Amino acid sequence: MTPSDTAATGAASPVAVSVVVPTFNESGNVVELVRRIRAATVGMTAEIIFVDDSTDETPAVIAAIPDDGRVPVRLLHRVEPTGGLGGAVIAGMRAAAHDWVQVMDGDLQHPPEMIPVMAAAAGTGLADIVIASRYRGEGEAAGLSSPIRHLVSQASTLLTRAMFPSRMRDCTDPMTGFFLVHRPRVAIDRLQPRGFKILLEILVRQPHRMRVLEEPFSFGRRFAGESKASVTQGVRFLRQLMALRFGRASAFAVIGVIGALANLAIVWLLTSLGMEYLIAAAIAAEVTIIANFILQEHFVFHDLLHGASHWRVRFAKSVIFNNVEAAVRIPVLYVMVTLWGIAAVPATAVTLALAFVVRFTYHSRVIYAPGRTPAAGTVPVGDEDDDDSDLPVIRRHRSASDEA
Ligand SMILES: Nc1nc2c(ncn2[C@@H]2O[C@H](COP(=O)(O)OP(=O)(O)OP(=O)(O)O)[C@@H](O)[C@H]2O)c(=O)[nH]1
Ligand SMILES: [Mg+2]
Repeated sequence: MTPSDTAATGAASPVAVSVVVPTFNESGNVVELVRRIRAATVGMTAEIIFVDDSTDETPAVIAAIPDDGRVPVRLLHRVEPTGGLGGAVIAGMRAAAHDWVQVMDGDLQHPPEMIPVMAAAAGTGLADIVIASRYRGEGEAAGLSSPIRHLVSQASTLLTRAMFPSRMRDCTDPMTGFFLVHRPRVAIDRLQPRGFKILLEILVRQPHRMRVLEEPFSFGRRFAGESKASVTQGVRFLRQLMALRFGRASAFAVIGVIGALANLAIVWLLTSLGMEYLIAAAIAAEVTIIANFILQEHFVFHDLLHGASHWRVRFAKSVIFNNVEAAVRIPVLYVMVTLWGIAAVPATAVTLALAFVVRFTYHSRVIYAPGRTPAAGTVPVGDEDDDDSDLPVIRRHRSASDEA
């Protein structure tokens, strides 16, 4: 829904906004940004909060911006930044003087002229969050720096919307960092910032579905300075998505299923190349055991690596366990089918289910045994529910931060 769909409400007066701008080395942009925000918000109540993690002269440049007697500029320079860009946004939300928090980038890719448009949409009272979307109506993403980034942006948008059909029902651009949110509707303590995609956290980790309005906008090019987007950010995003959508056990299961399919594909490939079946099966088993290990390190247990043993020890334990497990499961299956007379398919299903439980327990309790030196702020991934069932379900779990 866009506010124009709700024209019956008439012209709403804009809400007062705290503009939160996370900055990392944006010294060439901040003066121009403040000038344009001030120009765009004439007649509105607004403040600007820079949450800065820079290693360059950005904080000094911000501090030197003269007061205009109307839109105050505040600087929150974080000497020990936590949570990257997402952590900065949360710090800004907490510090905001007004209930409506406008989050935007500091490089002028997000046009400040959208602020009054979004503030008026918020003024209708129809939304908990107003999102500036590159993919709705007249919106466009021309400022993405390469065709690959276009593709990545569109693919991740598609994936995210497919994974959260209910929460994303009215949101065409879950990847955007340009939105105006009503802070009283956000349970800030539930957010677990892990990098760039804070909007996703805000939409998914609430006990209720946020009411969304969208305004199309044109994503511009950087005014000055360098991008901080990277492949690492991409991997973080995938982790975040897995953590939000699946619990740890389900993510582990998803990787197990992918491994089983890969196993079949490798056996098929090798045997069709003329290799003997048993050798092909052995190679496929070892390849998938190694691949599964890498995937589970990245997507299932990554938050527990800090307190766990060295990766070589983890790798050895995982490979040995999986080989022993396969060596035990096959004879058990044999006994069940030939001696006990159970049909092959249910017997296989039972052994696989049992193996899954044992494997997951072993990995979480032994290989990635948490709690020896819990890293501050780490929390079990994925234990929150997404209520795509539309039934708000809140489950609280103990976490390292709960215990701190
Ligand atoms: N406080 C803080 N801000 C950050 C951090 N990383 C990025 N930012 C800011 O977040 C905003 C978005 O980062 P960009 O590098 O512009 O990312 P992007 O817009 O996806 O990439 P480009 O399209 O190449 O500009 C900018 O204002 C950055 O300065 C961080 O670790 N801490
Ligand atoms: Mg940018």
